Amino acid sequence: MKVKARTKTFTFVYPDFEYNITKKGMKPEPGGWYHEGIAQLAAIIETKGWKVNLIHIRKPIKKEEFLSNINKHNPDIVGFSIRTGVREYAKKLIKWSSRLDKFIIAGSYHPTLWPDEVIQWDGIDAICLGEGEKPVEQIIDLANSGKEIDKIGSVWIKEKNGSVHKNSVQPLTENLDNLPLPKFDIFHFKNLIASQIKAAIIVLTRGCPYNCTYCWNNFARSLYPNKHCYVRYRSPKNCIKYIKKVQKTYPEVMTFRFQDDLWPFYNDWFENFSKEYEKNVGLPFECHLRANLLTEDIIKRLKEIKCFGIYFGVESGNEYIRNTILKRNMTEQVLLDAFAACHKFGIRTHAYNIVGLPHENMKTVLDTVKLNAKLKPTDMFFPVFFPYAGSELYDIAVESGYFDPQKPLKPDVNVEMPDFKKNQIKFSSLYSKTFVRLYQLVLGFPGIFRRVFESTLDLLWLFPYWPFPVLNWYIKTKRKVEEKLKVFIKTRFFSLYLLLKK
Ligand code: B12
Ligand code: SF4
Repeated sequence: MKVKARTKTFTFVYPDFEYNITKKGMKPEPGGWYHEGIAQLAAIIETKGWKVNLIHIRKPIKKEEFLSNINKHNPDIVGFSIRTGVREYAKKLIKWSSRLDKFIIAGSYHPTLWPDEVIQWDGIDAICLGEGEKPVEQIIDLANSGKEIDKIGSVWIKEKNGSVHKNSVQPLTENLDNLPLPKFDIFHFKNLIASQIKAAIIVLTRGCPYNCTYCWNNFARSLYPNKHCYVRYRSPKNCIKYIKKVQKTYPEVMTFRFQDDLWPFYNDWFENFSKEYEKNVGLPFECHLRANLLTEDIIKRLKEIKCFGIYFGVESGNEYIRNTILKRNMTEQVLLDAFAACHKFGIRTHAYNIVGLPHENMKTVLDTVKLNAKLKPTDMFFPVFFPYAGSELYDIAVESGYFDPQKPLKPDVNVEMPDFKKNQIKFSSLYSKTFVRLYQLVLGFPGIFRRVFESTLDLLWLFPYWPFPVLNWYIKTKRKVEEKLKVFIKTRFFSLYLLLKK
């Protein structure tokens, strides 16, 4: 197959929203997220002298609007970036595009996880498995020279007769400093949710050496022939260039949110990065870190360079669930120490948990609630476990008979467990935070009072006959009203919002 280079234009399509289940069915919740992969590929395409643009779909649009957007750009290549959550909508978009004479390629998580499914979608010409820098660069080079693209590594190509060339995945780009800096301005800052609070998302590293069973990294690492160098990070100097470019593109930015899976603390990277950041940037930031990689000295240093919040994976307070089912490899004490050090230095803490995990029940979630009460996070999240294909936990859920992969995925509860009913899982997700705050209060009581109130809370949590559907409906409605009020204040009275947040 050949790709024509007529207009030398590459248009990305990024469906960027979530679905919520409501009484009236699935309701899309608008998105607006920066996407490092698209910005990075766009920079590569630009260095090849092609025009590159983006159709950023933050809520579903109609066929006519979508096609007219594509026609406006008149690209040679349309590249879809597809997460699993929006696969059905993306499939529809690709079908609509099929009547235009364009080369259509899909990449990102869903095509990588489900290549055999996606390559069969109507309208698809090719899919890209895993990282896309080298494949995209090679497609453009071959389009420019009018040659066949059939042998490009990481790319599967579907011929008109339906036959598929399945090329194996090519090695990772080992040195991230060799990539051009991402083309941040492919996104309109005002379209991004983070921009409401004048924040920018930043991704300086790729990969993670751990093997948590619910995470995509394990599968992603296994894709590549050079998996030994899966964990990569830009050099501190290159990171500063990257951040400076973000600041130049979005001068409004006041804070950063580093979305890296983790930062390398095991060599001098952090020492050098922190010096450079302090000297050349100095803006407040939040980041995601693994508790076992932190020492009190590192946390102190993070505070010095204006870290005001850390997102931690706590995941479960139950030892068996955390370390055997999730393979977190982390003791309770490690978490307690990291949170205590953050409190000491005045860094806000955010705890990520998951409820409704395979082999869970109300008792194991209670352990999670109680651990969070001891950690005293500034904020915490309790989403319901979602079986992401490719993760070890997905296989565990299937093998245990808790999840039927033939059934369509739902955005809320997908597992069926005899000891943990769906409404209890939803209850756990919706009420854990309230119980954490109650336990926090009770843990401060003296001796006997503490024991009495703690036992009472235990009984309340474990009581099996609550009208769970009614309680779940009540809290959801309450939160929706609160959320609407928050967005209203954020968009209309930003200073008041900041004041209240403080
Ligand atoms: C940063 C991040 C975020 C950020 C930014 C989101 C974004 N759109 O990138 C925020 C916090 C907003 C976020 C939110 C969510 N995220 Co998130 N996030 C990540 C994280 C940690 C890193 C992603 C990243 O920047 N990687 C680096 C870039 C360079 O890689 P990349 O995006 O994969 O792009 C490369 C390839 O995929 C490919 N490619 C991508 N697009 C295309 C298109 C074409 C045409 C081609 C050829 C190639 C190609 O080339 C790119 C360059 O190499 C990953 C976990 C991980 N380690 O990957 C999870 C991850 C992507 N998130 C995930 C999820 C589920 C979510 C949420 C749905 C969570 C929620 N319930 O709200 C939301 C969805 C919001 C959204 N619209 O994306 C899942 C996706 C699973 C799946 N199967 O779809 C992941 C994998 C985490 C996990 N569960 O393991 N997330
Ligand atoms: S530490 Fe985080 S990013 Fe790394 S494998 Fe575990 S969950 Fe994934």
